[in-house]
Amino acid sequence: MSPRLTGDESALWRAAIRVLDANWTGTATTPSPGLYPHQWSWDSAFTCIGLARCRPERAERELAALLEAQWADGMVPHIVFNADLVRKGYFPGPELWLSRDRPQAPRPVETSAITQPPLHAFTALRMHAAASDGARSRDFLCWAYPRLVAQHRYLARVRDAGGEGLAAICHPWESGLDNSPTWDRPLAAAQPPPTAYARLAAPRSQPAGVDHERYVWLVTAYRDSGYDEGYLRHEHPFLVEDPLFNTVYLASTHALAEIAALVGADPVPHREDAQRIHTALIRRLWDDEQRCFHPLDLRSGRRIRIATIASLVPLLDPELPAPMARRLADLLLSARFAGAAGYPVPTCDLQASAFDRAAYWRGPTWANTNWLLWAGALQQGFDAIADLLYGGTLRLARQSGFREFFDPFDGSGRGSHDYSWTAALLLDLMAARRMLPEDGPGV
Ligand code: 9WN
Repeated sequence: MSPRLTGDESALWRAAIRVLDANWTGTATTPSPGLYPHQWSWDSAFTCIGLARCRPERAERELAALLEAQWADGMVPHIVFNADLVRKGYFPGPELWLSRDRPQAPRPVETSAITQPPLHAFTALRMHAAASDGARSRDFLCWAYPRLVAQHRYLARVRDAGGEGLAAICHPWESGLDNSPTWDRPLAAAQPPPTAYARLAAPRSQPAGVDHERYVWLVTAYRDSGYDEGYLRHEHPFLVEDPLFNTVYLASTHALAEIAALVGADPVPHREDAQRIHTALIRRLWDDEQRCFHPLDLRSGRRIRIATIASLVPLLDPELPAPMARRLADLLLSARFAGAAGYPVPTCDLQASAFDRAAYWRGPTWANTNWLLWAGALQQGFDAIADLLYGGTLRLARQSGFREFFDPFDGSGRGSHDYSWTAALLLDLMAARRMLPEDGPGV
């Protein structure tokens, strides 16, 4: 008999569903209605993983809404703007990106012009695995497959500036971990001209100041090139190969191979792509001296040697050599990460000078990065680590609710409330242990 939820867990399950229902716009789930009122790319992927456990049809609608906003070159934008909202609901909005002026952008929606970690094929496969209506779910995969292939082709064609199979990101926002200390050095090197940007608005405090100005300047520089591929590869001042982005790319490439087999397409090219990405991930981003993965700054040609949560995410690579997996596990459990945090896993090395327990991606614990590490630990057969991540993440939500992020020492909640991916991934964690409520998963 499968284990059932306790009263406490049932309450958590229902509360998580309430958050996702409240954040549903009719086409997608906003990450958080107050702070992030539009559709975000990797948020939708994480949210669909949870929706698949309780609202499977809505998961399909949400992923479809994102893929319908794909650009003609295959790029899946990191934000799809909700046209029903007043224009100043979020800065920077469509007025910065001006996607409407670009022939390759979708119509009539407006979007950003950069991407985010490509978790979508991985998500689509998980949605299928969780589906009770196999035929319907396969129809959805048939619809999604060519779009997901186009997304991966874009990354291979436009973003492989290093030439060995990895995809480079052109903006900290593309990493999903916006103000990670990882980006401090490449951002500092990307010097905007003194008059490049006059601040239009400062709607909230994190990340703020000079970093935010650089974020906006990087967008205007890319936009003013006409979002030109040649400019991006050869001139744009920020271009980095990141281990988190590329591990997600790898996991999704493996998923594409499985989806291809399910929809009657040829899985072999995807397996070959996965092999190439895996080889390049290890050759280019494994740092033997530091015993973990580090990003490679393609503009300076140097590794960015600060251990963050992204250094550990390659645990998700199914072919990661065992000695590397063991070293990542040792680092994860050490006093630099989980070992000294009451509420693991902090997003930055606790012993790094840049660590800040309160500052967004510079230290706090997030549910999505915990979930990626949980999935990676299961992948490597590190069951005790998976248990630690499972228990720690549930404890955070029980104590502080579905907050955006959490203090890694005392578990107090920070950032917005009712954050969608925190709720969604809690549902997935509970469902993965077959802990479902008596009266059905959709309650
Ligand atoms: C910029 C929506 C997004 C997440 C990112 C998180 C934050 C945006 C912002 O919110 O980024 O894309 O305004 O700071 O860093 O991971 O996708 O939840």
